[in-house]
Amino acid sequence: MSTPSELLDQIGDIGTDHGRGGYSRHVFQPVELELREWFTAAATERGLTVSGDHNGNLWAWWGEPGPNALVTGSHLDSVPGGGAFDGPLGVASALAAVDELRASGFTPNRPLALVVFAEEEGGRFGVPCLGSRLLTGSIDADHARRLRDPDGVSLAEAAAYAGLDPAALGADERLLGNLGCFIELHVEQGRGLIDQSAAVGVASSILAHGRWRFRFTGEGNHAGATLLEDRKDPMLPAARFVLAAREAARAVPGARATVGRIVPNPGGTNVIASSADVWLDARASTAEDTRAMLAEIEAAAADAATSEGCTLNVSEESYSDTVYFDTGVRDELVRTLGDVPVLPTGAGHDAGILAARIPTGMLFVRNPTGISHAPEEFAERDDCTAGARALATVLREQAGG
Ligand code: HGY
Ligand code: MN
Ligand code: MN
Ligand code: MN
Repeated sequence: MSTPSELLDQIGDIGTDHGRGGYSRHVFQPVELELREWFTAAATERGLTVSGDHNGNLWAWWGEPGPNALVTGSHLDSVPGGGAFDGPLGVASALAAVDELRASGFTPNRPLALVVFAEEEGGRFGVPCLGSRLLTGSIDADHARRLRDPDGVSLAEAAAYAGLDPAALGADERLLGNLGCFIELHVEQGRGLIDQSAAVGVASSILAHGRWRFRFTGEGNHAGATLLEDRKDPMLPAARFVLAAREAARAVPGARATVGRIVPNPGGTNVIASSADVWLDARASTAEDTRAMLAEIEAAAADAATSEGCTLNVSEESYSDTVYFDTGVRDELVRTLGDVPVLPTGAGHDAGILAARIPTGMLFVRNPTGISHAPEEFAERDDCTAGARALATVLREQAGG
């Protein structure tokens, strides 16, 4: 039997980003393929049967695949310079929960699978939850095949490198038809559990989330030889756009807008950029609010009259089925853990994508720093163990224990 922390220690050296700190683990790159091998070995040694679907998601079955499967898991990829827990804690906790169930002699009365979704962060191809979107058909497969990473490699080429058939990327109704419900455990990305002094919580909802890329065009020129009045510098409207995004979000209660990435082209220190690409991440309690906020921000970009926007994705808000935690299992969780708060999450998750097709539930584990998508992200060993125990309780209850 392993605890989640012991399992995370096993992958602690994979994908360390010495330049930016934290981890950079992106889909179908050698580091991520090494994580897939780790998961496959860890699941196989627990008697699970591992197979990949044609979208690059990994499935580890306890018993035969079949209808109404109970599924748990998360993702192993990270944002650039990300933390150790966002994603891997859900995968490690699923393995630890299987350990606990097997050690107690439990066998599920329905198909049970652990899943590792591909490219949840969108760290390589720019679209979050790419693996679960492809599985559920909530992204056009041809559009997905043409997505390119910063080096110009397409998803089709990267998928082929990983041994997949690029032509097969897309909705998998046969597999979807077997899925009964999905329970995802995740490190909390925020302060809810800190503020409520609880080790484990249950998700109530996931914010709507949109991503867009804007290109501001100007005129490349020499930084020393060009007078200010002779310039068409795209970095100025790009800078105004960043401030406009913040102002638009302030006007919508609970909304967030972030510009975490600006890429001037060609990117020389002594060169006035000829264009500047700006990526916007905008979130609000509903997709309607998110789109309204975008309209505000686009208006600011349109002022620059030189931008072209490209929608990368918009995911609707989703609601986590707390039904998995309202029955006797909740009493059991409260008995063993004390309070188990129900709280919203500003972070997106594969559970939010699957929620459009099957009931989903989410468990959160306290993150004492409240920080995520950065090396400071953290979860105490005891809280991780409590989370895996809670997950085992839910799985036992949902699979006939
Ligand atoms: O971006 C998100 O919200 C998630 O962590 N992928
Ligand atoms: Mn995550
Ligand atoms: Mn994340
Ligand atoms: Mn020169």
